[in-house]
Amino acid sequence: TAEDATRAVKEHKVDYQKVYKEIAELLASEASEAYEDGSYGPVIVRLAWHASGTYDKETGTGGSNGATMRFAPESDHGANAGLKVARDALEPIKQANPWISYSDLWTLAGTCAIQELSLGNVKVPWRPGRQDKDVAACTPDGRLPDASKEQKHLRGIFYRMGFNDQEIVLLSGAHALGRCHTDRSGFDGPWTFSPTVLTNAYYQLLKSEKWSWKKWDGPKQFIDDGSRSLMMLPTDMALIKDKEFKKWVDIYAADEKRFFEDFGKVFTTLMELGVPFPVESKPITFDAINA
Ligand code: CCH
Repeated sequence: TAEDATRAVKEHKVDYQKVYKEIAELLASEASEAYEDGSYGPVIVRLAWHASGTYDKETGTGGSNGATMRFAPESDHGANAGLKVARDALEPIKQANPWISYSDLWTLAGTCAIQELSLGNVKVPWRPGRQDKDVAACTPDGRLPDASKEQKHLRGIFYRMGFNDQEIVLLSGAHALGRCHTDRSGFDGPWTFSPTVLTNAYYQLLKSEKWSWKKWDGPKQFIDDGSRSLMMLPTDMALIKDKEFKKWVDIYAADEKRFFEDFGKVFTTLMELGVPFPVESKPITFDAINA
């Protein structure tokens, strides 16, 4: 209930720092280092984004308040394939801190991963007070972006959340992190050479590399002619095809400091979509731990 959320915010003021620390320790743990490129961070960022990016400003439905991805059908939506890895990795922290809602935990984990993986360069103020909802609040399939599409689709999806063109380009910079998996989305490979460090490399590579269609049986994606080890999705390439988007790609490719600053703000906004915070809830800016 709303009273529970208010009480949790009041009583656990200092404990949010403790949970942040536990998440940072998870990211630096042996299990995390043994996972893929060496971190649970990217898949945790994707969990936090998919929990939030279902928001529809017209109806006020979806968003990070609810953590309804715990339940089918939302957990089974194609876009959410593979996110069980992130939910399971965070479960021991939920068990150790049963007072925190899953919605607060997942968004705090995404926030922590962005800060830690940017080596403290990105600050993401975070507010507590989200409440979990039950299965009835699951969002319909199709609210998250389809990677096979281009600028028109991107605008349709992100304008529905209340974002503008600059913010679409900014948020896409998260693809500096992580990779695509053939057994999740069907796509394959990382966007950058250092998929566990958040930099502005995504924008720089979009501009500096020559990208061609990859010749394979999988879904249409791009491969870089240089190293032939990187990838771009059709939605990624739309950011340099579209003039309005390209303007922002140029800005963030040239100015990493501005990327760090603006990304932190837009990630906070993403994590807060659709959340009616209790009045007691104030933004907390955590210090990065593993930086
Ligand atoms: Fe993304 N993303 N994303 N993405 N994404 C994928 C992986 C990650 C799209 C499609 C895909 C954002 C926006 C978009 C991450 C963060 C963000 C994958 C591969 C696809 C496909 C999934 C797999 O196979 O595992 C599309 C389309 C858009 C449109 O804009 C935004 C916004 C964010 C965060 C702010 C991260 C991180 C990953 C890597 C996950 C991992 O497991 O490594």
